[in-house]
Amino acid sequence: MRSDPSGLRLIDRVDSFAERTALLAPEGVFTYDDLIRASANAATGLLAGRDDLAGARVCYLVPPGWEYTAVQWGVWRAGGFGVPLATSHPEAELAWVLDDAEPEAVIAHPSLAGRLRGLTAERKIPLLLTPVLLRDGPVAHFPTLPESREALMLYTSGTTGRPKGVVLTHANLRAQVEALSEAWGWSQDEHILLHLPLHHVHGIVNVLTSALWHGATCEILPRFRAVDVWERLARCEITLYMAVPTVYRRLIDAWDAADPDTRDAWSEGARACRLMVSGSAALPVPTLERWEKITGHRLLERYGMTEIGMGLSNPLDGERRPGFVGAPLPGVEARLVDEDEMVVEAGRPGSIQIRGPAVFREYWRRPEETDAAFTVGGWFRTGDQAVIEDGSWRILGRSSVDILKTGGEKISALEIEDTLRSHPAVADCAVVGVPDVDWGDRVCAAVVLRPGEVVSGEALRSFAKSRLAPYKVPKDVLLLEDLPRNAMGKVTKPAIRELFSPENHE
Ligand code: MCA
Ligand code: AMP
Repeated sequence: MRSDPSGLRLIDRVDSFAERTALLAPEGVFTYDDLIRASANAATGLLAGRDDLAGARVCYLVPPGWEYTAVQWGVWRAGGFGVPLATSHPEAELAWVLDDAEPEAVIAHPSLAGRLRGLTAERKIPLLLTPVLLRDGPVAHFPTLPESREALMLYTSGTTGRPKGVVLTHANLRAQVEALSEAWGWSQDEHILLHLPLHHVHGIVNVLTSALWHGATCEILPRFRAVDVWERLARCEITLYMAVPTVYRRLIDAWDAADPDTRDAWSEGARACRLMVSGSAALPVPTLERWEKITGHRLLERYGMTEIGMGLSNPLDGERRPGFVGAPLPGVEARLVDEDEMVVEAGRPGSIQIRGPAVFREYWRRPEETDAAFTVGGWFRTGDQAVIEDGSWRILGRSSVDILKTGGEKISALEIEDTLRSHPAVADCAVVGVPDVDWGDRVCAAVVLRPGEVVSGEALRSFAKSRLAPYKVPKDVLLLEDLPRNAMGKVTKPAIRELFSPENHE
């Protein structure tokens, strides 16, 4: 099926590989032709007789798979600005995004629509169900779009308040995909496995969109289960695999728990893979070493951020140094600066700043935060520290103690504190990330109750769970008489972190 040119390279490229398999999804097997047809149906439904959605936001809550992909492409082909909603989020988080993004429509898979019915009705936003939207019918003509058109709004946690929308244009996505294509040697023959959530750059850009850009095959699992991943690897078909360090750790645990024959089959399958990549959080060197022993693969670690896509990467060919993230990707300018924003001398630590066509346009409707995030020369201030040693970059961590990374999810300690403080029995609290072999940062909360109040840590966790994404819910809650403070009366987070260290729990 040929389609009118959309102006978007990602979609227009399809004509040259229309018959190839695009997706092995939970719903079935689909070619690029199928994707063009289904996304045309979605785009026609969204346009409802108009010529162009002209950047109107469209939110979608669809499980990872065929329908998700068809909807995302449908939004783009209609000229819409896609806002993927997280399938793990409770209503309160979804409500925040709806109020911030102000979409003209929300699309839902029937299995998830229940979470959105009340929210969309209250806000008078049409709720469209995927079986109706994707139904075959006569299709409209679609607009020819400039690549400066907004493509994706991805929500990310900052040091202040609730998550903010990162605006990525089609040109940004294209620059991100092209950089990875060149650096990681993507081709049409790739078969990549996908189980990452599809509301982040990692899953959407590095895996799904990169595969579709190349005419490759993306195999989507409905969720991450270590045994399922190993079994897929064991079939020796997967050529590319990308995940976060927590996932590699879980895969190692599953391998350790398997019997010797199974282990051999799993290791052999993994060895057949061309490339395995880790990112979104620091890869512990013991995980890298163990993985190499089990599979023969030295993981390629790279560094990225929602606002920039991928910035730094170890080489495809050449030395991948454990604990290092390599060098700037093609098209990425990167530098390290001191507190005065002067470029630091070689070998000295500094703050990472990034510039280039992959860098986001703005934080949605937050001009002041956008201005604060960029220097006069257009460099984006990542908030991460690094040092360059023998030409390779080593990430030293974030400048703020209040930004945590748990299982590859970035979260704000302050947002969780605000939520806990909204509990009537809570007088004060502090949330910290405690170093943890599984999660990277383990989210822990120290809580002081109001005089006379009695509430258990578990009850506070349930309270948080009803309001926050599951990965933001503190794993441990410690009830204290008072929070540790310094001489100025300021809460000392390192002292709070100490309270959760294993020695203090014996
Ligand atoms: C689930 N839980 C978590 C997390 N995920 N807790 C802390 N951190 C998490 N990340 C909770 C569950 O709600 C549950 O809570 C308990 O932990 C165990 O759940 P389980 O089913 O075992 O977890 P899971 O569903 O298997 O998820 C773990 C996961 C997942 C597979 C590691 O979190 C994941 O896919 N993370 C990747 C996220 C990602 O793609 N990040 C990229 C963003 P309870 O027992 O209380 O119910 S960064 C990015 O995009 C930039 C650009 C980059 O550089 O890549
Ligand atoms: P996010 O905002 O969710 O896109 O997360 C981006 C953040 O994840 C970065 O600012 C880093 O703090 C962290 N990050 C990503 N990749 C790595 C890595 N390879 N090593 C250490 N931190 C990383």
